[in-house]
Formats: sequence, structure tokens, C-alpha cells
Amino acid sequence: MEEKINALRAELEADRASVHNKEELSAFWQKYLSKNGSVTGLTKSLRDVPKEDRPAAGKLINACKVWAEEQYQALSDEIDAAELAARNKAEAIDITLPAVRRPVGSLHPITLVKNQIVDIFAGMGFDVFDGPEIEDDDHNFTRLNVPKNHPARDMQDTFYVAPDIELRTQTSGGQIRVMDQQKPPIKVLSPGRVFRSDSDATHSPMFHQMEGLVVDRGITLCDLQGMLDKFVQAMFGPEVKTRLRPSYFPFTEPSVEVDVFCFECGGKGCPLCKHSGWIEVLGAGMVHQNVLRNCGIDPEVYSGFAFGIGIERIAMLKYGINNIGLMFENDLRFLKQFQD
Ligand code: 2NM
Repeated sequence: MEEKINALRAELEADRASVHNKEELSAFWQKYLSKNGSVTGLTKSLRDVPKEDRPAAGKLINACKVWAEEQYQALSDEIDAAELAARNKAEAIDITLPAVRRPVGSLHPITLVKNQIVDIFAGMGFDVFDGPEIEDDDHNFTRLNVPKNHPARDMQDTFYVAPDIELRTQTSGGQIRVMDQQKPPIKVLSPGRVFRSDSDATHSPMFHQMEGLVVDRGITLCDLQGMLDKFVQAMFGPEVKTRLRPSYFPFTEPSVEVDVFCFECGGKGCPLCKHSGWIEVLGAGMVHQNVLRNCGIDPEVYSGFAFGIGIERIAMLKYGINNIGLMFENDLRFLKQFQD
């Protein structure tokens, strides 16, 4: 019996080396440890052993069985560990690999310029007020000193939504609201969309405006020009100067058109300034006394200036855009040029 067991142990030991996976492990178990396996068979062969030798033989057989089971368990653990290692390797994520970047958009040139203008004036102490895009006739025209049948209504072809309700032609209606709600000193910016029935290379029926309003005691046209000088220098460069030309707006008196010294050619004359050396950038003036009165502000005590900047116009000048339509087509080839 001892010889038989030793031979079986030697055989099992030799077989062990050829077990590499679950199938081979199963075959190994079949061969030695299953019901018909050779280790299990040792117990059956006990009946051929003389009675007096059976206890000793039984001990040997049991020891062999325990040992064979240990061998099986060790093999099983090895295979599990190898399979886990292989799986970990196959599923490994290389966290040192640079991530695939999602393409991100960029701010629209109108937004860029709007933000710049707001930043410049916020630095001078202006608040920002958003008014409604659909405005009543009272705020859009009448209280701005443009009564019904006033010829100035023809200056801007207005989109009517209903009788006496219109798409605002300027953001000034919002400033009327501010003057209704606040006592001077007032320093407010109103950015936003405005609408006029007008369309060509430099005009769009919807465009963006930035209006500013300052009301306090003793405000003069000099304050206006000083503030606008600071604005254009921040926007176009420290050398840039302004020039005021007389103009007409119903809500301001006097009214001015503001030109900047051509930052492209330095005043020599070029296509950008149409060979005049100056570029028109905005309209402004001293708030008309009627407008102040319409908002319950005494023009004998207070005065104010206001200005209106076309955001598209500033963006076109700043970035050399020759057609306003490009701003609204949203062609990515155009928009991508404004990526920081
Ligand atoms: C402009 C030009 C001149 C303006 C006037 C007012 C208000 F509400 F105070 F009367 N806000 N904005 C104004 C003045 C706007 O745009 C070219």
C-alpha cells in the first residue's frame, strides 16, 4: 500500500506542473479526487489489505487524501490569481494618458466687445440696467421727447408689435425707468438688443447698443468728453483722441457725434477712416431738459449727459470686420477667429 501511495503521489506531483487553467484543473480533479479518481480509489482498495494492516494503511490513505486536496486547492488559488492578474492587465486604464479634449466654443465678438465696454465703465462707477426689449411707446418715444407725429420718429423705422407697443429702437427706455426709480446721482449703462427696419452692409434690423447715462448736479459737456476720451483710449489705445461734431437727437440738447482719431493710419487717411483721419464711433449729448422733467428730475438743479454706442460698429472697427452680416451668420470659420 505504501508503495502504491508513493507512486500515486509522484504521479500527482508530475501532473501538477501541467495544470494551467480551469479546464486542466477540472481534469486534474476528475483524475484524482472525483468519485472515480485514483486518490478516492485508495479507500476502496483498503478492503484488499489484510485486516491487521488496515488501521495503518487507512492513516496513510487519509494523509494522502488531505495532501492531494491541499495540492488541488493550491493549484486552484494559483489559477485564480493568474486569471485575476490577466484581467487586471487587460482592463488597465492608463491614467497618465492625456485626456481627449472636448472642443469648447468661444465668446462671440459682440459679447467680447460688450464685456469690454461694461468693464471700462464699471471701472468708472457705472451700474448696469437691463430694460425690456418690447417697450411701450411712452418709454421708447414720448418721454424721450419724441411725441406722436414728431418728425424724429421717421429717423428710425420702428417695428410695431401692437398699437403703442414696439420693439425698442434704442435702450433709452430702460434709462427712463432708472430715472423714475432713482434720485441723482445716477450713473448707469444699458446694454442690449435694439431693432430698426434697416438692412445693408453696415446695418442690421437687430443690433446691440450700449447706452450710458449720468445725471447729477453740475454735469457738463466737458464731463462727457473727458469720460469718452478715457473710454476710447481704453478701447482703442492710449494715443487715441476724440472729436465732437454737432448733431441732432431729440432726447439731447446739445447733441454731438463723437469721432476718434483713426487708430489705423494715425490720421494720415486710409480706407478704414475713408481718408478723413477720423472715425465716427458714437452719438451723445446733454440730456434734454424735457426728458429730465418727464422723469421728475428738476433741470434747474440737475443736468446730465447720455451716449449711445453701437456694439457691432465698435467690434467691426476693432477686429476689421467689413460686413455686419458676418456677426449674425454664426459661421464657425468666422467665430473661431475670436478664440483666446
Ligand atoms: C444716443 C445718443 C444720444 C440717450 C439719451 C438717453 C436718455 F434716456 F437719457 F434720454 N439715453 N441715451 C442717447 C443720447 C443715446 O444714442 C446714439
